[in-house]
Amino acid sequence: MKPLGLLYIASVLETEGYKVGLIDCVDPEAGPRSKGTLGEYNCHYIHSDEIEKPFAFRDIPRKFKRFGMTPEEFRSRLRALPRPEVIGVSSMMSYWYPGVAETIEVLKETFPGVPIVLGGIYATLCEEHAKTLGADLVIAGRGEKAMLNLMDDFFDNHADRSGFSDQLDDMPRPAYHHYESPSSACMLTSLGCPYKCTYCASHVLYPEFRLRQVAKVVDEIEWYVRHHGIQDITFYDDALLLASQRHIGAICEGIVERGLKARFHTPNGLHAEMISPTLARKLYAAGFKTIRLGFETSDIERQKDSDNKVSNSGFSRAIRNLYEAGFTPREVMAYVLIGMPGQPAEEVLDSVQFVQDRNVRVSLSQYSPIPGTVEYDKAVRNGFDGSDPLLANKTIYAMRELGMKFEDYERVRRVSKEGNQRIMCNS
Ligand code: B12
Repeated sequence: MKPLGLLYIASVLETEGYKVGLIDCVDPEAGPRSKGTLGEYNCHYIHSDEIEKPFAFRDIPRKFKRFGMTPEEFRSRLRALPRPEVIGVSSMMSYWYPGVAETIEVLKETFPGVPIVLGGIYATLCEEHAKTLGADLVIAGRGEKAMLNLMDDFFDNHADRSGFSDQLDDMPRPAYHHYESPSSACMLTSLGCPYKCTYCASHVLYPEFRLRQVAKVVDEIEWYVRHHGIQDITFYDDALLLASQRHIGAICEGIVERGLKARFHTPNGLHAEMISPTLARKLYAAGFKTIRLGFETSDIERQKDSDNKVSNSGFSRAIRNLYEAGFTPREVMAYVLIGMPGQPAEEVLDSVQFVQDRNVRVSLSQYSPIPGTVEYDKAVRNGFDGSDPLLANKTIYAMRELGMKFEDYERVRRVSKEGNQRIMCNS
């Protein structure tokens, strides 16, 4: 995980002459007291501390944790910096806002009077709520141009910005130099997604779908590998496989032609229907090591309801193509959704079985409605109280709002884990 939005903003500001410091509060190398443990492929398990549950979760029999830096460590990192003129804070999942609130609190206490600007995904999807966290300004949407304009106003800089473009190919590369020796990077080869699935906020965040130029993407990968010595690269695209022949397929060819040795990962689910035999071979040759497929459910009626993106036969075909290309169950996993409205546990168990029968491990994805989406509005019409984004936390939403039984959830989790273990043992 890397705060890619902040890294783009930092890079734009630096290119225009502003001095920027970055604190990544979930960077596992950030400090001795919040060190994470290293897993496979330079993936870290982030340090966490159990903290008091918010009032809204008082009856939930689960622990509530803060991930990343302790407030003490954050304070000492801040004190080591010169007093900033402006502070920008990013945000991610809407229901992670308590961490954002705490961050702003510490910033205000450490640097009283310094204006704080809050942006990011939570600030975009829940703009009104974000205004209650104590920031001086909330900016919804893309932040590069907005922050540049804001800094220009702040410093009375009259530079001409009429030619500024926030298309990814027109901007400087993300400011990875803020990490001492990054072993991994996250990147985008496109912005947005042309589909408008009723449960997904991608088209709210990025109304337009744009592919980057293949050569520029490969140049960026080369820069990470050769200049930064990065070994693992994760794609954050919403629709990585779209127009695959001229896009990701061509990117893979570029990686191979230039002899770039890195491991590639796709934690954000891929469209299984698009994995042809040729594409599977290209992904394998380029060095993809983590393939996550969005499967959602094997229930045909529900597949139709949720835009028919992947069919059972399409999923089976994708798996065949991947395995024939050389991938093994070690690299491939499918996301199966649990806790959708009206979804019985048996349907999830059938979906788990369907995936595991094809020798693929399952990663259970808990459903929760995302502000700004059709499904969210439907949930509100059906009585969901949208006033506190915490209530859409994916761990509790289905249990509290839809009456899914904790025992059912645990049963599905156990069955899926046992099946995954069997697959790994046999492979
Ligand atoms: C990468 C990603 C992940 C990664 C993790 C990334 C991370 N760093 O934490 C992984 C794969 C692990 C992940 C997991 C999940 N994710 Co996710 N993920 C994304 C994704 C695809 C990209 C985010 C990103 O980095 N974008 C690229 C950067 C450049 O954009 P950005 O951060 O938004 O920054 C821009 C602006 O926001 C703004 N900005 C940012 N910071 C700042 C700061 C200031 C000061 C300003 C002014 C502006 C500003 O400017 C930036 C540049 O333009 C988004 C979808 C999307 N298109 O955004 C979903 C998304 C955030 N995820 C989502 C979901 C649903 C999930 C899961 C819950 C799925 C599931 N059911 O399991 C899990 C949650 C895990 C958990 N523990 O709860 C939802 C949001 C849910 C919510 N309620 O908020 C999204 C929007 C996708 C969707 N389907 O709608 N995710």
